[in-house]
Amino acid sequence: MFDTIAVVGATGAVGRLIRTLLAERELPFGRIKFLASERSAGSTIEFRGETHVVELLCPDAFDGINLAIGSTPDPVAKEFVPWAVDRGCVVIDESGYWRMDPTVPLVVPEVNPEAARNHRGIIASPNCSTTQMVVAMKPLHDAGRIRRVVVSTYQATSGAGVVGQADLENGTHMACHGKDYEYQAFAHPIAFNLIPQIGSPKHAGYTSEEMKMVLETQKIFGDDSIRVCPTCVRVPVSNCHSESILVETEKKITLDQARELFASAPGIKLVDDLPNGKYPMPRDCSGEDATFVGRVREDLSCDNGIAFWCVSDNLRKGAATNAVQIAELLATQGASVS
Ligand code: 11C
Repeated sequence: MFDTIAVVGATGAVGRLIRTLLAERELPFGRIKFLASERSAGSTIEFRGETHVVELLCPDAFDGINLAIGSTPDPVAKEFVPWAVDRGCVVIDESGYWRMDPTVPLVVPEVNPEAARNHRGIIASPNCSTTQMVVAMKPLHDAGRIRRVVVSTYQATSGAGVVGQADLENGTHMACHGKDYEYQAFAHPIAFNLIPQIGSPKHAGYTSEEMKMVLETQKIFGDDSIRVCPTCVRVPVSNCHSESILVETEKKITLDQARELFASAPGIKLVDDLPNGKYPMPRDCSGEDATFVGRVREDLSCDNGIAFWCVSDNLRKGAATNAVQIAELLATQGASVS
């Protein structure tokens, strides 16, 4: 039981979803506080029938808070997380800033819940495109030890925030009327287009988004020898990231085994009936907490390969849901909240 919890970045798109999940789910806590930057401080939020004034995110705001769930840009997380930890508050952080810090566990509850026990005040939640991939990889890794992953992502505009979603709607509308549109979130038109760059150029021709998929996956599985080759693409879809994934395992996994493993794994819903046109699609997965898997096949190009299609709501399991699940894990694990 947490006496007092806080949502940091409470008025953003993910912050709003964290509030919804906290209102709906069973995390045991007494009081709740909502914190945000100057722009939103002073506004009001309804939560479980009560009106709360959003407080300014500043060091003293964490006095008396046991647990904070933060969804803020990286520079904000860099600043606020130490304020909280210094005051004895445990922070579950959605930003990218703390993820690769060796003292910070990077946790997906279906994959590495044990890592949460070793926190020193900060637990990071991965990038959305990594989270759904590792949830889907987990049962195959346990059964056959994954050695290599080739993944191509089809990432929704909501990954670039509400501005990204607005760009898709407005850009499409304007394009349909033969008019120009000035995109706010993207360097190229996203309407009727695909953009094979998410994030900045980072390493050996890979982008920052792609390198997150490599490094975060290795950290979550605690295995730097898992080789990941990602290509991340922004697509004209409003919400839910999709991924075409090929995994190569040390031990052969047959098609039937793979289907059984997916069907019984926590957090995964298998929708795999090609003859009847049933497979996961972003429109059907939006608003859901599961990671959806379909189009499961044995790889035709190597002996121990399983190929599949994976879709998940990037704002929910890719962000808010994973963070709230980590909080629930802390509550049940009894991980120390000083
Ligand atoms: C996108 N995955 O779709 C990004 C958004 O490191 O948490 C989330 C970035 C992150 O653009």
